[in-house]
Amino acid sequence: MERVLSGIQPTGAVTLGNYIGAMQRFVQMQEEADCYFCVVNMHALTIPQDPELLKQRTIDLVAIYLATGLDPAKSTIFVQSQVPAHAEAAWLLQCVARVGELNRMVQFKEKGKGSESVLAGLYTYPVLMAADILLYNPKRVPVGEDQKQHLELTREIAERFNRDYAEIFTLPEPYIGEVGARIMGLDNPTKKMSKSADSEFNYITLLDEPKKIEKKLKRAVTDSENVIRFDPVAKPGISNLLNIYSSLSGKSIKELEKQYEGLGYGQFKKDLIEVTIDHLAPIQSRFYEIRNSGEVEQVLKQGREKAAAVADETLKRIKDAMGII
Ligand code: AQP
Repeated sequence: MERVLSGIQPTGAVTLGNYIGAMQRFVQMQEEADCYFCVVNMHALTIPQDPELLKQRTIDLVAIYLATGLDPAKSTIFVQSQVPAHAEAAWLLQCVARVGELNRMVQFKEKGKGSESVLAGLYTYPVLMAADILLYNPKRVPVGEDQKQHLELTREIAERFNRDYAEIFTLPEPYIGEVGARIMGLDNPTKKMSKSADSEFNYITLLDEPKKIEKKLKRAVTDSENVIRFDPVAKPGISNLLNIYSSLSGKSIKELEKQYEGLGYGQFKKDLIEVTIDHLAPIQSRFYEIRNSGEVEQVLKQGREKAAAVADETLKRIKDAMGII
């Protein structure tokens, strides 16, 4: 059976960007592949975090995984730091990756903004991500478009290792959705939606209450044309909302354009608010049930064991090939 792996950072409440770009497809993929989904809490440390909050967000993210429909009987769900092979493999692969490659990472340039005080981990974290992936030898990695460059680096590292040391790694392919691969900020539709954005009007989280969803979508930036048409260059705001609407309702963008022919933004936003609230309601109620049930601890115990069995085996092969006793 084909293997699949992906992860999400517990750097804030999961947004519709994370959900539509990645998580929605996790749930579909567990029906057809041997899936590994992790909470990459060590990646979160690349930006200063409050330790107590990080612990809480890590557990909450596991509960969100379960609430969105991941089934521990079908998928291995685990926390990165609970499988020590990840950190160890990351060091070994840092001795395969090249500085020139890390210098080209756009996300580092965007988040680091050239500052001297940026943490060194932010610079090297794409190699930790490569380790996260390669330890499991997945064929596909479901991600949003922003992770494409990191996946390319992972492939380069894997290819170099296979050539210079031993043929161990499968070259992973990014698996990017046709719709919703890049959900943009509601307050600025020319930049991607991010859970650590400065303003809460940038995003909708999976746990936002109905009133909040309504307020945020009402304030979402559009344009003055009042015509519902998909055109990301001329109409980035409305195109982004169409993407969200399509992903949450299952209707194609063409269908939505037709449905709203002759109608204005008021009606469109009113319906989108309803679709969003209705889509998130069952996820939210499951989340609160799961968080209060002790299920997360159970799932993580089982997930950690299953993940470590695979990761430790690959780590052993990496070390053997590199001459590390
Ligand atoms: N706006 C987005 N549209 C589509 N997909 C997105 N993803 C993130 N933002 C969008 C995808 O979500 C997955 C998890 O991302 P992550 O938590 O590992 O880190 P990120 O890509 O840096 O996401 P954020 O929300 O922007 O987090 P912060 O603010 O902490 O940096 C990935 O598959 C990603 O592609």
